[in-house]
Amino acid sequence: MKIDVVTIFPGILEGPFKESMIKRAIDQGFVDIDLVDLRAYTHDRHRQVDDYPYGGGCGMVLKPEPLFEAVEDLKSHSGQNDSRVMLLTPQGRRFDQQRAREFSKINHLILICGRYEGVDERVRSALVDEEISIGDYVMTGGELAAAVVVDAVIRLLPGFLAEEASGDESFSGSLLEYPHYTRPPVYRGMEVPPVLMSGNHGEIARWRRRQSLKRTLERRPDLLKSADLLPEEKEDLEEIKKQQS
Ligand code: 97T
Repeated sequence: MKIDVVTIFPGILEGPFKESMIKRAIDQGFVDIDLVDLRAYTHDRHRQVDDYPYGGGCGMVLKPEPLFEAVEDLKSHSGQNDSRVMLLTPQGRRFDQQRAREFSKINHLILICGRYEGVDERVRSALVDEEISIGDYVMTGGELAAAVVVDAVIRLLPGFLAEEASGDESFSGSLLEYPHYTRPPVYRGMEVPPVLMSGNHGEIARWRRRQSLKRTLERRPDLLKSADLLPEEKEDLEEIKKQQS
């Protein structure tokens, strides 16, 4: 997989991509990430990437020419014919685990980091395949949103994580995680639930399933509506609901 991130602040993303799992994914050849400085695609002395909005108003708007030239150049050099151009913007469709799974199957992703003030509309209408937002809050630019998308997509690349870690967890299975414990067995008077130290794997699995259901019901009941529950999970859930009422 190839990911190009087009930005006027490549420095913001240098750190996140040089650490931990993303670094591992790059080093092991699962993904090739390039930070593309939009200013490299300007032709004027001032390397101008933005300009005043027509019609007036405050803030600056990203100019179309450098963005069109950058994307055309990246597409022509990628050697892929299925590049997808995504614009990070508050106006986009909300990014979620399902979108992450879809993106992880694309060979060449081009992520354009928008600015808070805006991007020339012709970029949206004629250059971008899809606009994405990572949530309902406002940032100064799309760089951190791009980092979120890259992280969520990379961990789904086939073979990168153990099957267990990528499949059996919150959101993928549409339930929240059960509580986790490690040593010591008692910390400041707080005990690890004895079932986890019982060695009874059937009981442990059942406890975890019930804890996941209980948490999801309490914190994210919206997730249960779209959840594809197993028969034993449905039974457990009914029992938990009864206990609560
Ligand atoms: O708030 C933003 C400003 C610029 C580009 C993207 C965003 C954003 O993306 N997801 C939420 C907000």
